[in-house]
Amino acid sequence: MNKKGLFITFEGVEGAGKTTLIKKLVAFFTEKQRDVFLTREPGGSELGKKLRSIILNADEKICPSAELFLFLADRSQHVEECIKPALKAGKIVLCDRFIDSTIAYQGYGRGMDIAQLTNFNTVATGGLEPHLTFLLDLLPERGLKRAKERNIEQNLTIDEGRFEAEALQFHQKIREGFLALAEQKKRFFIVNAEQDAEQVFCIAKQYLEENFLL
Ligand code: T5A
Repeated sequence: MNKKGLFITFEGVEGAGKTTLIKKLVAFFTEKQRDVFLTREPGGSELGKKLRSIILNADEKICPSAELFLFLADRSQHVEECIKPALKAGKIVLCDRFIDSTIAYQGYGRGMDIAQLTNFNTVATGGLEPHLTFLLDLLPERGLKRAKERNIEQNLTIDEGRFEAEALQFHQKIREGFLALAEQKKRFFIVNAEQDAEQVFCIAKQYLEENFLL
C-alpha cells in the first residue's frame, strides 16, 4: 500500500545546520524503509539549478524585486515538477528552505511587504504548505562563523553566495522574521541549533516519532 506523503521543510539563518540535519534524517528515514525525496530551494528542479546559479553567483547586481521573482520562479517550477509528484507518490519530501525563507529574507531582510510576499508565495505554490517546518534557531553571528569555516574547509570563497556577505544586522532581521513566523504558524518546531549536530538530530527525530507516527 502506498504510504501518505509527508512534506517537511528546514529553515534558519545562514550556517544554522540545515544540510547537516537533513543528511542525518535521510539516513533515519531510509533505515525505516521510507522513500525520501531530498531537495532544496533555490535549485531543486532542472530550471531551478540554472536560476540558483544566477541568484547566488551573478556578476551583475540584482535588484530586490528581480531577486524575489527569481526565487518565486524557482519555487513555481520546483513545486510542479518535483514536490507535488513526490508527495503524490507517497514520499517523504525533505526540502532545504521554502516559502518561509522568502518572508524572512525578502520580507524581514530586504523590507518588502509581507502580505504581498505571502500572496506571491501562494501563487508560486498553488497553496501547498509543508506539514512540518523545522526552524534551526541560532544567533546569526554563530551561523555565519560556521558557514565561513565550512567555506574555507571546502575551498569556497569565504563569503560564498550573495547573502553571507550581508551585514550582521540583515541576518538579525532574518532571524527575527523566522521567529515571528514560528509564533504564527502551528507547523513550526523550533530547535536550538547551538547544540551539537547529534543533539539537534535526536530532538528532531523524537519530534517526528511522537507527532507523525513513523
Ligand atoms: N533565500 C532562499 C532567499 O533569500 N529567499 C528564498 O526564498 C530562498 C528559498 C540560499 C540562499 O538563498 C536565500 C537564503 C540563502 O542565503 P544556500 O547556499 O542554499 O543559499 O545557503 P543556506 O541555505 O543558508 O545553507 P548553508 O549551507 O549556508 O547553511 P546550512 O545548510 O544551514 O548549514 P550546514 O549544515 O551546511 O552547516 C554549516 C557548517 O556548520 C557545521 C557544519 O558541519 C558546516 O561546516 N555545523 C555545526 N557545527 C556545530 N554544531 C552544529 N549543530 C552544526 N551543524 C552544522
